[in-house]
Amino acid sequence: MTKFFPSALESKWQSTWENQACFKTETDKNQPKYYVLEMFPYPSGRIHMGHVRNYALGDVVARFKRAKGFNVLHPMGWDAFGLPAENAAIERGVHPGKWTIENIAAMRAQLKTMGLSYDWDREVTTCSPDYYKHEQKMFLDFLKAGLAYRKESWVNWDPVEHTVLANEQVVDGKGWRSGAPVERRQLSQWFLSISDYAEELLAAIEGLDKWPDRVRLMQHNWIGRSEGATVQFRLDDADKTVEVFTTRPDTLYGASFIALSAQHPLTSAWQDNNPDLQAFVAECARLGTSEAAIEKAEKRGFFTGFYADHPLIDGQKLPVYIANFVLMDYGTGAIFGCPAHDQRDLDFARAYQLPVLPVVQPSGSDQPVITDTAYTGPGRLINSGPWTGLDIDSGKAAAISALEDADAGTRKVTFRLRDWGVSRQRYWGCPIPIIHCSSCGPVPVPEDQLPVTLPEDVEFDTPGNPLDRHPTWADTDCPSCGAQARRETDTFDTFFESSWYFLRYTDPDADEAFSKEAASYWMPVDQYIGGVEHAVLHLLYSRFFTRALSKVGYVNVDEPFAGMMTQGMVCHQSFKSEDGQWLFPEEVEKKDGSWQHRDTGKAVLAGRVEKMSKSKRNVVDPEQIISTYGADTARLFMLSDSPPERDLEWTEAGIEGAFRFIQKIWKLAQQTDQSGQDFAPDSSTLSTADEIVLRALHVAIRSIETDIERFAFNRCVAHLHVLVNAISDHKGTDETGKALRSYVMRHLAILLAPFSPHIAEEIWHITCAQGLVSKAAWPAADEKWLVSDTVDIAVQVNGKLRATLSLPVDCDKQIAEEQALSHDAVKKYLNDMPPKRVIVVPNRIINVVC
Ligand code: ANZ
Ligand code: ZN
Repeated sequence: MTKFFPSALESKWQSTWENQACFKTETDKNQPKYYVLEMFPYPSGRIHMGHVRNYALGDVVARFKRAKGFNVLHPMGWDAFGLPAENAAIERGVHPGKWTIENIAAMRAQLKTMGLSYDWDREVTTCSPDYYKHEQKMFLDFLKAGLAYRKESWVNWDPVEHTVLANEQVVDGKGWRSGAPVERRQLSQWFLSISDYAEELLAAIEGLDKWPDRVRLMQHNWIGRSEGATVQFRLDDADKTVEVFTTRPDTLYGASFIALSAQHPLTSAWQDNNPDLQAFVAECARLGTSEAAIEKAEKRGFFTGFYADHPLIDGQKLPVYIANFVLMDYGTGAIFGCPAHDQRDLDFARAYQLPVLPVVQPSGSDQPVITDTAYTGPGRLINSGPWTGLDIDSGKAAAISALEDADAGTRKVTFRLRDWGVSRQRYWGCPIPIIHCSSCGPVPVPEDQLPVTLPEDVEFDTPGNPLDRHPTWADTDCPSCGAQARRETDTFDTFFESSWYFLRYTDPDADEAFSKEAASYWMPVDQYIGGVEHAVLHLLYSRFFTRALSKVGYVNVDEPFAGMMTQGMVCHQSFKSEDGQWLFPEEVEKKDGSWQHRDTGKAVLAGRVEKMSKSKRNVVDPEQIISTYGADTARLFMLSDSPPERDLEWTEAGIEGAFRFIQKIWKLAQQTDQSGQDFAPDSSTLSTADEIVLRALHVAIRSIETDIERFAFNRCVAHLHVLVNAISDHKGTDETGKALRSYVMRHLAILLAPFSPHIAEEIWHITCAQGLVSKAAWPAADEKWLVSDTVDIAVQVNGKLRATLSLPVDCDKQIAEEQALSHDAVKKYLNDMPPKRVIVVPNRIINVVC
């Protein structure tokens, strides 16, 4: 028998697939299509187990759908712009482009060892001008259609790094990298009008019935629709008014103050001659723009000295504050405070000794006593003039009509979703195709001058944006008046690239971004697979971007992803040495039931099973796993352990088990030949043993198909185990038995191919003279072999259960006895001696006495 060398076998089939362009896909309208897509990776340099899981999942779907007769689009590419490349440039002096391209080459080679059925001819690399020139054009089209605009906005500014920080990059008011206190700055930036689509993006979630509920809910909450009202308050400062947004107009009778954001236009007007207010605004600025930080911070305010008139209660005056918990970019940037029924307002009122008047009474109780917890539940209005006695919903309606009658407010829906700021002060991104002219303002780069490419000669030795510092790159002429002008030096947020890459895959060589024809054939993506960390922004941006592209005429679809699957994390136990150092799994071993260091023998503390992460060293390198066990084994284990959406624990025992299974299949393959090629199972010539294995085959076909369709890949692997056991138990050595064995093995190859494609290809080659299993059609389960006319019969040896047999109903006693006595588990007790006695109770039990 030939020894099993996975690496030789796997590279043999990988080159065969490549040489025969086995997974090349054509746009062909006469065929039903299926588009399966895994989220493309950032080219960090090496693949990790999360990638392996993601791509193994996608490949099951791709290979299965191909076998089911679909024209399958299964592409791969690189999300190649982004910060890590610039950090590598800063740390190692290597150009971000060079670093990225080298990483792509390394990772592509690693991915190829996994045997994934990609059409590599469609590979897309977002940092290539061939890719990003199209998004420059898209941006200009958005601009014309009013979907992109420029606006001053407040940002977190890192004064050391000279860059804008995202809210997540501000930790305790300091830059995550520099540690310097962040400043709030106003900056002119480009925005895409995603909020115009808020209502539509929200409503369409309803139709995404092949998305996980969890992801739909996250999208729902992120868009955050709030129904309420705007209310105008007249101030005693000249004839200024301030407009607030509230979701609780019913609580207007409990209002005790007005609060404005530190960035509110009125605040800016008031602080001119007011150093105390300036100091307070500066204090607020140090808090950053993150909602979480603002939520946590102590509620602080500054009394402006002004009062506002209550719009519905004659003579009631409310003090006007500037407060640190009011955000400028939500609602109107101003609120009325009702301390009895809003916790932030209550905290604020207690700090500044403001009145707390309850206006909602919980049903069945007395007027609530508010101490330090606001009452936010249901009830009836009290202390509320004409609305007293109404429930909250009727109260809201009454409040809105009273406000409308008094010309002091109106119904208003507000969304949490902000417009998408796409400007980044970064080198390694797509240049924004705009020229700034001192007389004409921002002017679009004429289309015949696209792409605006990045300069190669850049320095990373000082902080800030290298494009900004480049001696000549930004110098140009104004396309409109010809005067000297300067290019925009900001680049796009990298979410820009990932918002349409799935469209480029449909037509990657097109001169335009993609042809409408290709896109309308392939879109939407039938099954998208990726990590839940992208469940909000990436998916939402892509949903918006597709709509925006549809508006400017690129596509006819709105929803890019019909089906979505979010995979769980790959976890591993973590280990620490006695002196608190994290240890790699390969540094530790279990001896006499406790963990110790492999080299020093010192005790090791075993930690939790958690997400693999470099910092905790609980990682296993895919390259090493694949070179030791082969990709078939790695993929099989990845898929067998748990359902895709759950976390998976990587264990040595698990990968070893998968390896033994693959070797068992290999052994069976060595014992078979091509005699099953023209075999047609005919009940009249089959032995009982033959029938058993044939039945197992058809059950496997049916159950694997059903379970693949519902992504229960772990169950599919279990079905493969059952079938493989049935094959190895099969005792047919006659002509028919041999042909049947070959026939069943050939079918096993098809069933195994989505999971472990290389060994499947080898079995196909052994049992079938023609073609590739990767091109073979999925077999049909034959109903005849599915009807369960078998029963499970217990086999006891000397009164103890030793085996179970699956036998035809009313099976002949003689055959039942033979089957029992030839079972390995029974033979073990017979020691080659004939049994003293065998008692067969038909359809129930077989007792062997020895
Ligand atoms: C008065 C009121 C009384 C409020 C009450 C709540 C309870 P959601 O549900 O998230 O939309 N708010 C409005 N604009 C704000 C801003 N820019 N910064 C901080 N808070 C703001 O929340 C809407 C509520 O949040 C609004 O309703 C307003 O306070 C506050 F018993 O108005 B409410
Ligand atoms: Zn000009």
